[in-house]
Amino acid sequence: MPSLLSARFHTTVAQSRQLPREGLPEVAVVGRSNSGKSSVINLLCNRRRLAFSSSTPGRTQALNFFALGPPDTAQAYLVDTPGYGYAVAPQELRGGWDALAGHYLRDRAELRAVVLTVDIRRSLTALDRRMLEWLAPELPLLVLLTKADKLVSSKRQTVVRETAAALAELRAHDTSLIAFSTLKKIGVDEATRWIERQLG
Ligand SMILES: Nc1nc2c(ncn2[C@@H]2O[C@H](COP(=O)(O)OP(=O)(O)O)[C@@H](O)[C@H]2O)c(=O)[nH]1
Ligand SMILES: [Mg+2]
Repeated sequence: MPSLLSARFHTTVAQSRQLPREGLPEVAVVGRSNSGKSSVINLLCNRRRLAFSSSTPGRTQALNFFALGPPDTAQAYLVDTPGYGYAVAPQELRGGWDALAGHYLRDRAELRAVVLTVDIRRSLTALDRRMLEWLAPELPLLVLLTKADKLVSSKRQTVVRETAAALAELRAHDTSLIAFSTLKKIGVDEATRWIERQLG
C-alpha cells in the first residue's frame, strides 16, 4: 500500500471535468475552516507546506490532489477539499455546500474513505453534521478530534466519548474516531495506518 510519506502535489481541480481519470483510489480530507485540516495533512505526509492555508473567504474553491506511490508512479491520491464554515460563503448553505466538493464527495467512484477534521474544543458543529449527512453512508469515515493538546487528558476523553455517541446516532457504518494533535503528535500513527489501509 502507498505510504503517506510519498505524498507530493499532483494537481488542482477547479471543475469536475479536470478530475483524474486513471481510476486510482482516493481518500479525501474535509473539515471546517481553521479545524486544523492543513496541519493534519502536512504532518501525516511529513511535509511542512504540502497543504497550504487556503481559507480566504470568497476565494475560488478547489480540490487539491496529492499523489502517493513511487516517484512518477501515482498509486493513489490524498485529496484536500475546501474548508467550510464561513458565514460569508452562502453556497455552502445551499444544498451541496460547494458545487464541486459536494458533488465530488457524493458521486466520486474512486473515493474510498473520508477523513473529517473537527476541533476538539468545538466537537461536531451543525455544518459538520450536515457534511456527514451528505456523505454516502457506507463510506468509511475517520473523525480526527484535532488540537487535542488544548484539553487536559480527562476532558479529552470526555469529548471523545460524547463525539463517539453522536457519531453512532448519525452513522450506522464504519466510523473511527481519534484524538489528534499536530503539536504533541497525538494519534499520528493510528491515523496514518487507517488512511493507508483504506488505500491498500
Ligand atoms: N494547539 C494546536 N494548534 C493547532 C493544531 N493543529 C492546528 N493548529 C492551529 O490551528 C490553526 C488552523 O490550522 P490549519 O491547519 O490552517 O487549519 P485549516 O484551516 O483547517 O486548514 C492554525 O493556527 C494552527 O497552528 C494542534 O494540533 N494544536
Ligand atoms: Mg487549510
